[in-house]
Amino acid sequence: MERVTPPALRASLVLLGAAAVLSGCGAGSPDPVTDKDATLRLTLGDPEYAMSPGAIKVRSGPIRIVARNEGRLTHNVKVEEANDEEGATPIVFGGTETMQPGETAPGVTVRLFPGRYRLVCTIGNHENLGQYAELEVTRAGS
Ligand SMILES: [Cu+2]
Repeated sequence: MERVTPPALRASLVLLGAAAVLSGCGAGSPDPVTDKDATLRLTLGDPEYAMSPGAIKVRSGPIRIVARNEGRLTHNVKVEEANDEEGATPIVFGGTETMQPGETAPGVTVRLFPGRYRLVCTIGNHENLGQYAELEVTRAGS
């Protein structure tokens, strides 16, 4: 007889997965990935609406963004100022064009001063669904 996971158990496994994703971003920030060659390599997907890695550290200067859309919907990556003010329109410092499913955006270069930024997908409500990453730009010498 074939063993089949009962639907109820399967659902609870999915919930566990969702909880792991939720605890991975949002509140307490995950350990940032330190970028070494001034190139941010991001992957975006759905239906989880994730952007990976979720936290990145890079030195200031010209920074290349290479993003791949592994989802079934269109996505993009824009660099915005980290602004917690509700309803405020964030300043956008550049980013990729819209990527079709399976597409890798040709690298775009943005020039960023030291500070905190947010990488977001600005399509639909993807950012609210968790499709963003935190970016910390450090001084060139540090
Ligand atoms: Cu998106």
